[in-house]
Amino acid sequence: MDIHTDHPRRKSLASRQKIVDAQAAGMLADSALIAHGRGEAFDYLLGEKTIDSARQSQREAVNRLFSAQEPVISMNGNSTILAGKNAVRLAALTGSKLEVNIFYRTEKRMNLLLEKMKFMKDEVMASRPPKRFTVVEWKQLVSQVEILGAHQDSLIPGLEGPRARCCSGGIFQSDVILVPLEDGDRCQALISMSKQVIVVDLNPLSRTSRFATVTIVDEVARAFSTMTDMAVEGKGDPDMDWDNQSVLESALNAIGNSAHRISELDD
Ligand code: PTJ
Repeated sequence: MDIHTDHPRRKSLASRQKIVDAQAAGMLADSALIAHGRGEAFDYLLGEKTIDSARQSQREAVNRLFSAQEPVISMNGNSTILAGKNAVRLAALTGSKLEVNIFYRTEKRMNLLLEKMKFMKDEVMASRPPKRFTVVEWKQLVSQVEILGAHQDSLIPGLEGPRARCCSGGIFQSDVILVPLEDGDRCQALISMSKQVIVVDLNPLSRTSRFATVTIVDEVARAFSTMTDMAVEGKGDPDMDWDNQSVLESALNAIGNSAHRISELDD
């Protein structure tokens, strides 16, 4: 689909098209478009931009990934399509593993998504390195990113069915896990395993947002793009007094205030 370069809703329409195409290719869950639409509605109310509290959460997330012993970034269908390449970059920069792990699990979807992630990894390896890295250094760093998910040999305790499955060398043994667009039960189950759980979710009221250790209330593509830039800037220390409740309150305030900025919004 051709979207004119100065169309006011260009980014939103382009993301929507990516989801539609990936759905047609069999990579996404049946409900992927519904989930995306729900996200769009919250994003509209947030002004389709990264609010300050989300930026703070992103910095905190990057710091925690850097400081972890076993950091893992878990990728589902929607996040692979919208943010897969920056997930590879973020994994390379922070020394994280990537695990394809989906809620609505079928063998076919797993294989397609694993293929897609590997393809994106090759693209990132061949892409221009971020500042401070030579081409050779960047290739080497990206080549080390492990993409897991093909051999799910462990179960997340407390969950029933296929959604409990994960990799022993990935999600199961992680201490810090970034799970964009997670569901509430799994988020809670991961917390019960004493993991630090970082989520990306545009809905600050979701159970996932409320259970997580660090919640990033932002659109997943923007969130990964900003976190990648932050990771290029380098490490920082995690905040031991992190107040996740205030992040959720700030997001809710931003949504509540959207009525006052109607004149700034596009159609
Ligand atoms: O690939 P699978 O099988 O793991 O399935 C993925 C989906 C997203 C379909 C599945 O996890 C699902 O049904 O999710 P939910 O329960 O609908 O929750 C999705 C949450 O993500 C909602 O709170 C949305 O507001 C939010 N969301 C949707 N799109 C985005 C988003 N948050 C950030 N960025 C988005 N682009």
